[in-house]
Amino acid sequence: MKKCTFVHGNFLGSFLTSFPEFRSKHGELLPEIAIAGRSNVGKSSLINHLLNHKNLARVSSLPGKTQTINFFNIDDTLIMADLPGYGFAKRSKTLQEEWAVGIDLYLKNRPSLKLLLLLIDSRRLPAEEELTLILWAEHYQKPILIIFTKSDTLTPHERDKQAQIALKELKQHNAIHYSIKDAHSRKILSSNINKRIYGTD
Ligand SMILES: Nc1nc2c(ncn2[C@@H]2O[C@H](COP(=O)(O)OP(=O)(O)O)[C@@H](O)[C@H]2O)c(=O)[nH]1
Ligand SMILES: [Mg+2]
Repeated sequence: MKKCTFVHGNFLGSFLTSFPEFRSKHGELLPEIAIAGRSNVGKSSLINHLLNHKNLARVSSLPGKTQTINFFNIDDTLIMADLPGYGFAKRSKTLQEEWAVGIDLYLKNRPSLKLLLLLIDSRRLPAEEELTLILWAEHYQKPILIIFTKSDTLTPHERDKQAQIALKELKQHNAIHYSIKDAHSRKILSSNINKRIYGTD
């Protein structure tokens, strides 16, 4: 049965306003998952960790600089889109508007997009931007999976308590915890993605 093994990641390019169709070697349109979240939440780190790759997605020391969407081909079975981060304190109003326009363009014109991973720092409570993203995803009928990142920074008890509050605010029921310091996270996320995309783990 078809599934993604999350072994080989391949950078496909960065795009700003128009996004190419990505097909497999055999010409099939590849399903895509997108990774969204505030700058510095751990998007690039999660992509690298999930694929066991040191520096496929650049872990930034200067968050919030790029507005482009970076695409990766995973095992020639799945596309991963690393969306630009939001909520960077030093950003100008213009940059924030550009971000919103870019994300809207992407969500609106992406039939291959099967799942949106929304990353939230385990230590933070959701803000307006997370609620907005959920509304947009629902509007374009894209399923969402919430991921609480950097779960190693809290005790299991704090983690669960915080997650419960955050999910209630977001009116969501399911989430997973992720830490790049825990190999188990990789298994949980990859099997979750396979279940949602291919109906198998
Ligand atoms: N403790 C801890 N730090 C993390 C984890 N994931 C990412 N980070 C750190 O968070 C910072 C931002 O990560 P990055 O992947 O660049 O975030 P992005 O801006 O969302 O792509 C970096 O210093 C990472 O090392 C995690 O699971 N645990
Ligand atoms: Mg990044």
